[in-house]
Amino acid sequence: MPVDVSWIPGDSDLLVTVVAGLVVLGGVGAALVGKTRKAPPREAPPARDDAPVAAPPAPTEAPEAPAQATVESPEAVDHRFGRLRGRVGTGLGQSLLAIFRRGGLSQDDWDELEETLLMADVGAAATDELMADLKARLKAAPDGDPRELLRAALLDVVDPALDRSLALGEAGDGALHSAIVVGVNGVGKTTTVGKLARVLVAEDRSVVLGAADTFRAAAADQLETWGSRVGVPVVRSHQDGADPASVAFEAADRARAEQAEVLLVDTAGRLQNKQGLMDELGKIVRVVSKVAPPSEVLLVLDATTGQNGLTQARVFGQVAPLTGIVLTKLDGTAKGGIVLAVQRELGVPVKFVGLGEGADDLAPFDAAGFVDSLLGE
Ligand SMILES: Nc1nc2c(ncn2[C@@H]2O[C@H](COP(=O)(O)OP(=O)(O)OP(=O)(O)O)[C@@H](O)[C@H]2O)c(=O)[nH]1
Ligand SMILES: [Mg+2]
Repeated sequence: MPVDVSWIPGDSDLLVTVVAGLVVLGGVGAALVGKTRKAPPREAPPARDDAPVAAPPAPTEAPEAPAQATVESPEAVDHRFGRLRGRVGTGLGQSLLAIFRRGGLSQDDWDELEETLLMADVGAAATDELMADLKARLKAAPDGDPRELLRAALLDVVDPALDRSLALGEAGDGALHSAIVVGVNGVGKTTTVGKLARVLVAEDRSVVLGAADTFRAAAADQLETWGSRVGVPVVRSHQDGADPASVAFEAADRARAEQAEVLLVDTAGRLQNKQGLMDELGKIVRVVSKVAPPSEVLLVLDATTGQNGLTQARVFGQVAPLTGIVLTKLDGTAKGGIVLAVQRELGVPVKFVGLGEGADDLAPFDAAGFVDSLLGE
């Protein structure tokens, strides 16, 4: 007897059925989120006070969430650059040194030097500055040690005198400080927010993270993972496409209510030529400012994208004045010259560099250490 299969939907019917089911489920989910978003988000991990490593008195507003099984202790910040500096590519430094060691440089040598700098993403302005500096130094000390001359000139361009500290106050200063992290797609914003949270936790600061990238739930999940590893609460929405500014505001509000010291806000990767997204970023900055005006707007740049990053940066700077650059993936480029170009072109210091995918592979930028690394010392 033939089996009746008429009830089984064809391919397109099946699709419609599945989509309809998802819409219904999504609607229920959105309604639930809508209800819970007024209250402090329950999904956030407990405050760091619960960590087994620290043993402060129990907080009066003890969170209800279950205790974290393990909360990591991030690496102290001081020695990170030292640990990671071996990952800075030495290609540029070694090429420069090879030319310089020839001595009595001809015009051809200078041309080669210039070309080497430009190809390593140093950029026209910083290249001109460096060439002029080198020529002046050679004139003043024709028999000087080439490595020392080069080192001094590179250091001048990188500028060790710049203040590269994060303007996020001091531990125990009683204020809430906020930072917003911006940049184009895939440069490492979320990773940087996660790593910065660890830097701050290592410095004994209390932190709240805001997942204002609401395009994809995965983005908030990613941030939540970073937060939970160090017991830092993450304020998020479970609704794709929720208003990022309202999540940012909620995060700021929670940080204030919990008397946290630092709020870090992750934002969606946006193309700087998409006006709507840039307006949205402006809105995030404005709403956070109502609670704690951002003292840091950090632009994340991918060191492997070279000069393109600079064009991006200028447009971001028009939406919100940038206060610092985090240069990620410096471990992934042999060039490294972009470090010399960015702050020269943008007038904003490189404050942190990403030197790997490890959770603590983010280090405060050390100008002298960087130049030494470039030269392979
Ligand atoms: N090697 C290396 N990889 C890095 C570094 N920083 C970030 N990454 C990697 O870059 C990739 C993208 O990082 P995300 O933090 O997701 O980038 P994003 O800017 O938040 O991306 P969108 O939110 O999609 O715009 C991930 O695979 C990171 O592990 C770094 O310093 N070194
Ligand atoms: Mg992201």
